[in-house]
Amino acid sequence: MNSFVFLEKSNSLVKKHLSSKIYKALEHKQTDSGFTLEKAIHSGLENPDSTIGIYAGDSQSYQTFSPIFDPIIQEYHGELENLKHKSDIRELNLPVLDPEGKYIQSTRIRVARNLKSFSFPCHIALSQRHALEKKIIAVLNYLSGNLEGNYYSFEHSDKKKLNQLETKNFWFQKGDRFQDAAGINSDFPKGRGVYLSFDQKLMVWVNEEDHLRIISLEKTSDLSKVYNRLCQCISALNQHLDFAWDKRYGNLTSCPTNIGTSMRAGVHIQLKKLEHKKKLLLNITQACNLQIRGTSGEKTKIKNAVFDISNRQRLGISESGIIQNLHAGLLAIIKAEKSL
Ligand code: DAR
Repeated sequence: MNSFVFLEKSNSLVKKHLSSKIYKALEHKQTDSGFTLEKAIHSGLENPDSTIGIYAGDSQSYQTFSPIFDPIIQEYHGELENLKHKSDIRELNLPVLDPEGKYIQSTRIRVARNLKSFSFPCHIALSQRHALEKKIIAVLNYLSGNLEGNYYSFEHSDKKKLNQLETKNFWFQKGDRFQDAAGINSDFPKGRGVYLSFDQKLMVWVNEEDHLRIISLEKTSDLSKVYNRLCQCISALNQHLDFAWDKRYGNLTSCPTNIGTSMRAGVHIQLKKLEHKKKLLLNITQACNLQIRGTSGEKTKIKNAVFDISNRQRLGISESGIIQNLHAGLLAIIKAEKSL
């Protein structure tokens, strides 16, 4: 009898793919940092409504527990024959999507990175988390030009400064119940903080769901400009930090949904007409491999006809490929909105 019992009503991918045979093969295994299968699936056991239900505790997890990670990755990201992830952070110069700002209110592109020599956020000890934060801050201080800015530690900054960050939505809250059950919130807010460029168009979240979430954002529809800023920051950090990378899966992240490019590129777009033609909007987004989220992100409602539209695919596509697809998809959506 397995020592794990997924509740009947769970539809998570980990429940679907973790057979007794695989469980028996993996239950006594652990990575060099001591990460076990039990820890990896704890969130999926605690939250039967998980979609995925498993997290990686370090880069080795994807190898040590490949019998469960591989089928979940194939189902979530699609069957990708002899996968060799190719990264391509070439800067782009695409036409501005909505120069008059009639539809697109803001553009936001993020990638996740984890340092290969540290345990990931769900498994890292507090002393390691502090050492990691110190290492990242030292590298962030190299950022120059329009990327220059300040780091705000959640643990040591004064309340007034943190409240300013929060009101402007530049900081992050303690993780949700899925991340909590995985261990991602341990010692919160110790070892966490946000780097913010002086022009407030580049943010780096430190020790949220991943070691770094690098976010470029602005209240325009200039997709190339937002993307190019992100590329500059990634290139600068790449010179000083060794990130967890796998030749098949690309960038390795806490949640297997974010591997590959680990990129989510999206806009907040107001579609007053298409809001009443959901089927048409869905057809266009599906045809362009885009996904629709609520106004405030994953699992939230649409408010005032403002949709969060972003790329669906993260693995088996390059970063510039994502941006070009998003650009084409948004042009088609704006064209449809105008035609109604
Ligand atoms: N809620 C977890 C993870 C889903 C993907 N979202 C992330 N990684 N923020 C689940 O298994 O449903």
